[in-house]
Amino acid sequence: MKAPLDVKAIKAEFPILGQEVHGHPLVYLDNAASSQKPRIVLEALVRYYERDHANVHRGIHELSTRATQAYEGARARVARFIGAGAVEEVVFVRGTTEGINLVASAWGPSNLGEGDEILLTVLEHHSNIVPWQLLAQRTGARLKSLDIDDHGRLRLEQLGDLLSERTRLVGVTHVSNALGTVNPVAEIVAAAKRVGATVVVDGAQAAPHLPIDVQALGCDFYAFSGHKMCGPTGIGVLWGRSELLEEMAPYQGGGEMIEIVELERSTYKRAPQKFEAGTPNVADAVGLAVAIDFLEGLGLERIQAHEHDLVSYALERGAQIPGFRDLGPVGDDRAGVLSFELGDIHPHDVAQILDSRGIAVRAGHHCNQPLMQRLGLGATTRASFYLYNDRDDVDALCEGLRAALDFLSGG
Ligand code: C6P
Repeated sequence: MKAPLDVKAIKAEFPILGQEVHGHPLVYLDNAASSQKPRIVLEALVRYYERDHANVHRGIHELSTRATQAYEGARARVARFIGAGAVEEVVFVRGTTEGINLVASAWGPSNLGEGDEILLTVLEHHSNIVPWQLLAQRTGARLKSLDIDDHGRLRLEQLGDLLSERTRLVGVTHVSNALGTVNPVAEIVAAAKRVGATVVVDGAQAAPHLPIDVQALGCDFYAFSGHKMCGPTGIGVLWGRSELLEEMAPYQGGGEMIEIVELERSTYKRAPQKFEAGTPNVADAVGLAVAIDFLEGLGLERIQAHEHDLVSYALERGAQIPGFRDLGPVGDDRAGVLSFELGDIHPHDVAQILDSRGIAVRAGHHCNQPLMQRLGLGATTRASFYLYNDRDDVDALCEGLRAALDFLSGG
């Protein structure tokens, strides 16, 4: 067994977590929305801007060389982090949303036509639904969806009926942001490959929390966001197989992505530059690489085990609260997301009472409206854990829920 995380020491590395909110110590449980940043990431951003900043790939001067090395070094760091086959398979984007839109825009139109099918799951975030709807409208393709069972697990037995030689694309989230389900991606990829479909994995809630090996998963594209994994906002990653990236049309046109431009036509660089038009987000890529160093220094397996312990403890404590109903699966396939109902109290009211006690959670549909419809709910309250949370935070949450019950149900 690996040694548990030293959460007190980790928390001390996050300046924002030391504050009080509404007169209470901040308990930050909204990590699925965005994580906080450790000091070394903040310092890396300042250091980059104070010492090394210039535009990349363009100048011959010293600062441009340093900035280019820092940016390309960050790309290599990301490639190692996810087990990419080549550094060129890593495209920097703004986040998961842009990564998926890039595939839909640049891969989609030349690979999908009238009557072709896109298979999604009912667990998808809007970012892995709407880009495919836009593509379907452009191409005449049809959308299908894999359902869940009563525990929030995908009903894999439906795959046989849903997949056919018409299925050109399968889009699946690695971890559900709304229920915490860890999906068996490798198994889904294997089934998709049997019918020759391309697979896009939404890794927004997985890359921050568990070890990722894109080659072992067998998928074709994998997208994630820096801001959910201790990195800056505005930077994310799209990993794609080299052969697919090379075949794809550019995503946007502009500087950096071209070889020769004539008035009427242009030739383009190879991936990843082909997909990175304009001045890239150099500083935040550098910050992301430092965030990855930080996470890997602690160990993704340890982080995953820690969050699993927290969610298991929260389920145990939650079960003692009248009206508490957890909506996710119970088992090893559960990440540190706790989405629940509290009697008939509206999630927004629950979140407001928690906020008044310094506890940050999210309430709403979590950008998963089809899932909420499937569950017959308008909204849930969601607490989501990360490496700097501990059992005291879970206790504070549960006390807050009891206070909400007392206050709102007149109990
Ligand atoms: N989910 C949440 O509170 P961006 O915004 O591009 O960084 O990530 C989008 C996204 C895509 N897929 C999944 C599974 C996600 O959870 C998210 C972001 C946040 O759950 C904000 S809606």
